[in-house]
Amino acid sequence: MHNKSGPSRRKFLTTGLIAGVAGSAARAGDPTITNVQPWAQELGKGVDERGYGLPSPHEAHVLRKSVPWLTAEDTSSINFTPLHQLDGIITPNGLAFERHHSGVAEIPPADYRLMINGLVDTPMVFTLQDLMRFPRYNKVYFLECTANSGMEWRGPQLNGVQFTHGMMHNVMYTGVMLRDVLAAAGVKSEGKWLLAEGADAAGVSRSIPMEKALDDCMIAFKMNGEALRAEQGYPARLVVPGWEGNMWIKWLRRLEIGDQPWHHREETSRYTDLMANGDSRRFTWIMDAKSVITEPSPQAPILHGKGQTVITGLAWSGHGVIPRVDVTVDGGINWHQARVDGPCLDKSLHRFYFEFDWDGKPLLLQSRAHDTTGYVQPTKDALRKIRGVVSNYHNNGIQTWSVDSDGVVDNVEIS
Ligand SMILES: Nc1nc2c(c(=O)[nH]1)N[C@H]1C(S)=C(S)[C@@H](COP(=O)(O)O)O[C@H]1N2
Ligand SMILES: [Mo]
Repeated sequence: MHNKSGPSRRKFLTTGLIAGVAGSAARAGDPTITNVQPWAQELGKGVDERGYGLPSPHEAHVLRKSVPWLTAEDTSSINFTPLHQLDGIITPNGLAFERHHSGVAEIPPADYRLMINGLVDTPMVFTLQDLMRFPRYNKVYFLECTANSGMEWRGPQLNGVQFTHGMMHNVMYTGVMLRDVLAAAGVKSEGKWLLAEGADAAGVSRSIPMEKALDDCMIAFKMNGEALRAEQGYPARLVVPGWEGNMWIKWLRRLEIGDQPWHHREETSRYTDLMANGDSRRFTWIMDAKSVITEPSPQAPILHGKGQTVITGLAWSGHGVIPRVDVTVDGGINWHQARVDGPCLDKSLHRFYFEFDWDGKPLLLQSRAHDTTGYVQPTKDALRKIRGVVSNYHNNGIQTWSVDSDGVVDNVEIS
């Protein structure tokens, strides 16, 4: 079965050390060490150069990217987080993927209003200032679009983890609890559903069961400590932890309380999985346990040759924390328990590592997440057996990357 600290891991610890020593010996006499470099010969830029800092110019290639053929218009489209270039668990604000149905609404904060109506004692309208007077909370949550990995249902399509898994971000939200705001209006006992509506031209809206609304949903106005980016719903968005991204209404303008779910416009909120037998899989809001290796991956090949090699990736579950992630380098013949490092938070991305000594032979890399309910991330074939191949949503199947002896990585499938 699984070995916690199996032989391969112990072997790495010794050979890794030796490889490290050999590497530095070979670099003795390296002119980048022996010569005085340009950046040490003159003064650098002063503190008044940039009021708002930007990444190093050497990181200019780290960008969100879209797939132009995916949608007809770039206002109703999606771009992808460059997962292969990030580490840790937090998505930098400028790299958080975007999904808009009518482009980015630009709302001056003074003109922001949130209305609460329907089955409430007192219909109310809040300004941003009003909202910020409720008790504030800080939570790190992942947001995954329902369509993440959707293009991969029928087989490997896109050669890069940015495109196969990048409809996802993970930031720390500061905001207020939805239940506190709803309590101010007083939800009537018949109030079982909440309609959340956005202020953008699409007026995207979704129905959310009251139980979830009163549990852990938030109205957030900060991400990673600063104001929400316009792309992410400035000045306020709904946070629906662990549930599909479509429900996280941006530019939140109205909450209506009702006694049943609303009928929504198909093009903005139909995220229903069509099954092999023609039935629909509805009300599948919770994102099941999933993981992916972000490096090596097709956009991040192994460039250093054989020897000491680090595999890293992300694991997450809408049901809670990730107690365990397994990694295989031989297509599932042997599984090794990966090392999860960094915060292990409820409904947040988890970062895992697996260090090993690569012999330079081809590899088949996979990762597999476990959640606290005992659920184990399934293979794509296992998912297809249950749901068929017509679905575009909720693909949480195991991803396979092949690595050839040159370190080149491809999106493949094995059965
Ligand atoms: N008002 C509004 N809210 C919205 C959307 C939108 O187009 N308009 N898109 C939804 C979808 S489908 C997703 S996946 C998430 C994307 O959030 P992001 O742009 O912060 O990544 O927002 C959701 N909330
Ligand atoms: Mo989405």
